Amino acid sequence: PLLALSRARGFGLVSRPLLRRCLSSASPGASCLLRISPEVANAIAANKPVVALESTIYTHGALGSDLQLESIVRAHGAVPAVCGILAGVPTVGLTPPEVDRMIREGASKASRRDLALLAAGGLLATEGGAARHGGTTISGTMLLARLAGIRVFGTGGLGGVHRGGEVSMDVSADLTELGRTRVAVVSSGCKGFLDIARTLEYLETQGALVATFADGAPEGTPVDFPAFWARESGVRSPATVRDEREAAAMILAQERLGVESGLLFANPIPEEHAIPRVEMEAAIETAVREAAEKGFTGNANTPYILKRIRELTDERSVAANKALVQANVARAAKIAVELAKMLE
Ligand code: PSU
Ligand code: MN
Repeated sequence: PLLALSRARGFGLVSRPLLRRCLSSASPGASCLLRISPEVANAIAANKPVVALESTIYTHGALGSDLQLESIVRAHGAVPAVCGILAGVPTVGLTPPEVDRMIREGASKASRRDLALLAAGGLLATEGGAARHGGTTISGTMLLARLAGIRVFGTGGLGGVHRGGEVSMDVSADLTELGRTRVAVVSSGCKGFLDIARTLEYLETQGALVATFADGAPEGTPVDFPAFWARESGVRSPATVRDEREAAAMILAQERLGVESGLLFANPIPEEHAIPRVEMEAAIETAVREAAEKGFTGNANTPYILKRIRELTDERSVAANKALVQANVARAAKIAVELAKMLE
């Protein structure tokens, strides 16, 4: 009947295998819709270390696609799982050619609210005809990772409360996701163009565990929550974490307690790549002002600001951005390895 319905409504021929799989009781819930690559599925089943990676960083991140993140994860003994929506199919374990296809053919930016929208397109896609791609943000990627059973996710910068957010109410869905989805995210804090103090207030309300890596600092020394290109933000981190093993213990404790909210591990940018706050401030001010003047609001705001900052800093911010993402992903892999040891 659904097939007839779709014809009558002019959808063309429904992608029958996918639709049928989703209607059968044998594979209820998300499992029928989610495509997990065999390598990732095997690793998860065997409790091997796996690190989720986002696809928005490739489709909307203004960094290029040659970040070597997968090889970094592998070099540390874990399996990478790039998450995104490929032709309407939510996928965990996208291959590099699949990511290139998304970039080439264009992808929309997909956070929690967009997942079912895009996946419905996959259910109704005609044979041979393709549905849209979605580059998943931190929020979208956390959701897919959780569905697949992945506990650790490495990325660049978290979305946050935007400057003036108390009026515009532009608060990234990344923050509410951390309140409801138990995945550990490793990032370099959030960008200096956001309101960092309010972002931390909001994460506290959401019940997200926030801890900043304080390598080398004597026990009990307070550290700043990092501001992406800069190691300091002027805002103190609510907690610190010593090393990857302690981070893994926090993940395990959260799970054993049944607390469903997420964890945010902030990893300050490596010293040698950091750009002092004052140097970035002028570019940030300009980019934020232009975005407001030109009307880039909603989910178009962050990509516009990222692109403008890249232009205004003569690509210098890009080198720093790449270095910090790579450091975060390495750290995420080490945490996943420690966690796998504890679960043995
Ligand atoms: N920060 C970055 N690079 C990025 C993003 C943030 O330095 O690519 C992306 C991430 O995918 C993040 C999303 O989840 O932007 C947040 O977008 P918004 O502010 O619209 O919620
Ligand atoms: Mn927003």
